Amino acid sequence: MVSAAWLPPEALRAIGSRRAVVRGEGPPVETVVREIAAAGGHVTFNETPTAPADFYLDSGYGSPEGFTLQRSDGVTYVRAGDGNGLLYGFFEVVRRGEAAFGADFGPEEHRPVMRRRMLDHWDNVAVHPVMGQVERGYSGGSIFWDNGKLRDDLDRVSAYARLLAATGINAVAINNVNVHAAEARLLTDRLDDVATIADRFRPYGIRTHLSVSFASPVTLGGLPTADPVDPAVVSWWERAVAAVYDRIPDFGGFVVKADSEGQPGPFAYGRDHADGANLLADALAPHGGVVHWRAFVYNHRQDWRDRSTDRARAAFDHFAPLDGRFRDNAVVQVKYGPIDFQPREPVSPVILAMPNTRLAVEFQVTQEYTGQQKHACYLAPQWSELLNWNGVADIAATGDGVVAVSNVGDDPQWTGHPLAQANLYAFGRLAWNPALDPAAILDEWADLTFGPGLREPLHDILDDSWRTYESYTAPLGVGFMVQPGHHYGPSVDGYEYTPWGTYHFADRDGVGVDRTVATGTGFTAQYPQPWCDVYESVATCPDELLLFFHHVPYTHVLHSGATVVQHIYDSHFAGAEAAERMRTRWHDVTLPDAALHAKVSDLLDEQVRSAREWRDQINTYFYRKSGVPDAHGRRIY
Ligand code: BDP
Repeated sequence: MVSAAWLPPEALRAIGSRRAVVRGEGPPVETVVREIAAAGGHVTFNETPTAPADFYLDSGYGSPEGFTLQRSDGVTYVRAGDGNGLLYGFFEVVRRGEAAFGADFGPEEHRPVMRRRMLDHWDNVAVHPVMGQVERGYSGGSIFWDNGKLRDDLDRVSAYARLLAATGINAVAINNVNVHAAEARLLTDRLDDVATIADRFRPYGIRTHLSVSFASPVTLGGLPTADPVDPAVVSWWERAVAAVYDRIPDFGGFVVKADSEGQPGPFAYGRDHADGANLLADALAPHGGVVHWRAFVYNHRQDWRDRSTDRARAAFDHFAPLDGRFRDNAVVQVKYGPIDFQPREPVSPVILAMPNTRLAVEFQVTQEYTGQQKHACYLAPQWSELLNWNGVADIAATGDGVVAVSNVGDDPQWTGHPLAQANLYAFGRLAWNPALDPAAILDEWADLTFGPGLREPLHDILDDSWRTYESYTAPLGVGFMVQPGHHYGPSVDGYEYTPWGTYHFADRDGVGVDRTVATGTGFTAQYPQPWCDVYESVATCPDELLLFFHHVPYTHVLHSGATVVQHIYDSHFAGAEAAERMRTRWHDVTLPDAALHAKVSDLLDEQVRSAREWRDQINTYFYRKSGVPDAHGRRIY
């Protein structure tokens, strides 16, 4: 049984009693017609209605993907720029329910802030011996792939596309950025699989993208090289891309992870990342495609004894000097933070450093480092904070938009933890408009999913859940105290003496990474003023990022007034208690679906267990390192 998530039939009740007139062309417009009919509404499509209607949806006005919404003289109007706009306008009416057919309002102009609102699937075509079917997936198998082949039944993909369209997502990459042999072939002899998936997304206004391997000319084409300036390589890509567009005329483009964590890239040929990205961009340009070229490039084999190498510096060092060299359709896709999707990181300085490059900002909806969909952790407040920091949303909006790793799999609830659906919903909505309030988005999701009545408990459980998660895991922005490999649960020193570049440098005197210009790695200099100064000085560095930028004694006093070590104790006790309150609050909730209620209860039990484990390991570790007792005499082991 597949849960309908946020669009069960009841959510469309207001539509079911309407006489609608739809005008327009193309698959998304036809989807609107089907939606209205399926909801029980009466719909006239591209014909003169025989009786007066109370719901008019018309495309061909205004800007692409936008729409005007108005209620006047007892009639509701959606006037859209194109088919996508019509679909988004329709779903806005669904969100409002009866209110869209009550008192007059508008006209209101709606248009997406981000031109591309994209989800990347880290789905493997063939099951990977270590990573499984979905890399960093916590929701079962892939909705596309089943152990090497395309799934026979793709109705779930259509259902997924519908959910995404209701949030405004308009692009999906369907395979892992780590491109193994089976995935690489999607580009050539398995193109039919890609086309079949694209057919499922098209009715919902979503373009299909593919992750490709930079080494494809060698591994698939049999050429001796993948050197981006080699004419044979250039023409191999031109032919490969032409074949893709022959088969899928509205194909979106490529995603590339190059020279990163073992993936091939231009460095092997002495070329830089602009050379690499432009090769693919030039092949895609005549067809209107884009390449998303990831800036997640760093040395994952560094010597932990060498304190001069700082992983946080790597993306900027590689990419900022290339500003202005990328083609218009080469998008540099930058993770929001300089390290790797941690619960707390500063904004990546790369985002502020490339004004002449089309950028996309990358987030992680899949909860790799935020509880793996076993912990309830509503991430919209984090994304909202990052997007609204120092013009980040504007930079993404002038560039390409926002991208996130999807959290969806073949789990009956779509996302493993049923409450993790809120993250998927919220990402699309923030991509549409980063100014939306995360709490208001949660209201939308709660109403559309459960009907009225669940807002309050869901706010109590989810509103602060990201900060709660932060408080019982790695402290003050230091990051990566997770179990190596799978990244679930605490292991304070798990990465400390490894080649991955993710260290906290705790010793008997203090903790944190000195990234200052004065005495550290010089990372703070990658920020423009005033931020380089703000982060450089312990006096001005925000508490929550202190250990990201500074190595300080345990007795260092935070702006909050607490010492670092006392803050660690306090936040870990408080975080574990907050997790317990989340569980208690859920026990009071009544849901018609008892199995769903029980599933969330079980997961909250695990969250409480895990939060206590984090608390005990982190507190004990720092007590033993520092010898400083807890000021409140609580039990530390
Ligand atoms: C890391 C994940 C790894 C991904 C990598 C990436 O652990 O599975 O391949 O990010 O973004 O956080 O490429």
